[in-house]
Amino acid sequence: MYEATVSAPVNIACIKYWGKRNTKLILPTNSSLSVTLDQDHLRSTTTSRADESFEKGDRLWLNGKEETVKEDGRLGVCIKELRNWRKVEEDKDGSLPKLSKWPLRIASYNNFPTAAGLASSASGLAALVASLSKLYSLPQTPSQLSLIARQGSGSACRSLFGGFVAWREGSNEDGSDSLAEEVAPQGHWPEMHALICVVSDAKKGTSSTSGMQRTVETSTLLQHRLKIVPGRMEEISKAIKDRDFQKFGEITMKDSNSFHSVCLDTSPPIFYLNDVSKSIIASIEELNRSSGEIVAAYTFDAGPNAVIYALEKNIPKVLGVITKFFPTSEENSDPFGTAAEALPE
Ligand code: 2P0
Repeated sequence: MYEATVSAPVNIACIKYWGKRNTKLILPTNSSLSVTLDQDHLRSTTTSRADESFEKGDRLWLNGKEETVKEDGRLGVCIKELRNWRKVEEDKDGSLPKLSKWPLRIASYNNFPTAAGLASSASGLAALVASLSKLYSLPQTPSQLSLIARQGSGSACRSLFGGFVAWREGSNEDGSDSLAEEVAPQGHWPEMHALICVVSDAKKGTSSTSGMQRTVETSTLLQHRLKIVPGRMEEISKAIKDRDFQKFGEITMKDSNSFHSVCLDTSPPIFYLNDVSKSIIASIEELNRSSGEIVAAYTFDAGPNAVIYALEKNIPKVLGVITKFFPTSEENSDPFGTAAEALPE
């Protein structure tokens, strides 16, 4: 039996992916950019096994519960593509064991609430692709693997890299240039921290997949957003390269608000932020105003939880504001505290 285990972290977008131009290949309507959180308690770990003696058919367990692997479904497509790449290697080198012909058994665990707007699909699919790539000893680069992870879940393509990562929307109809690239490695900006504020770990109401398609079909504001995003991609990449937190924070908050605006402009409207989320926005805006500069930048995904980016020296200030307004309670504690600190490195 052959076996490989790999873990992949969550990534949090500063420029949001929201909308597909091709739902089958998962090609986005805009490029996006994220920070990969390299923290032990926000990861998916996947073990893949291949053996000649396994009964026919691939099987997969997610957090201990078996999921059906449909051949033409997202998981099935990822497995098929990686198997094809393994087959190419086996054809080149006849001495390699014929793993591509053997059934797979895959088990994946998230160490944080699944589908709570904490990008579990991103780390999950990235871990799956990375573990199969290791099992099959594939020679492909992380960017090439991101082409496959993208077809499992769009945001997963960004979790194959650490640090600051761009997913280029690409222009080819077959998706061959819609891939993830490193903008800067983790070590480039070690002072950058991310504070995760878990407002709720309940499963979200509107899934990202259906929500974003409704936005593409019904929001006129999305067309305006799509004109703005390319400039933001360039500006934030430069801010990251220059370690310019003012610019980084300004663009991050603007893009989060732009994303939630197109959600509201969707018919019927999608609400991901709740009253606690809005209080966090107000508190951070006030902190920045009273500090005379941007010391913290909030961003929200498809759920009410806040991620607050800040430089290490300002973390005590940010924690002071957050814990003053939102004290943690023992009874109400989640697996990693109401305000758990996550570091990009
Ligand atoms: C992002 N989100 O850029 C944005 C911000 C949610 C809000 O990527 O349909 O779960 O599997 O491609 O990747 C969530 O979308 O959607 C997402 P699919 P995915 O992180």
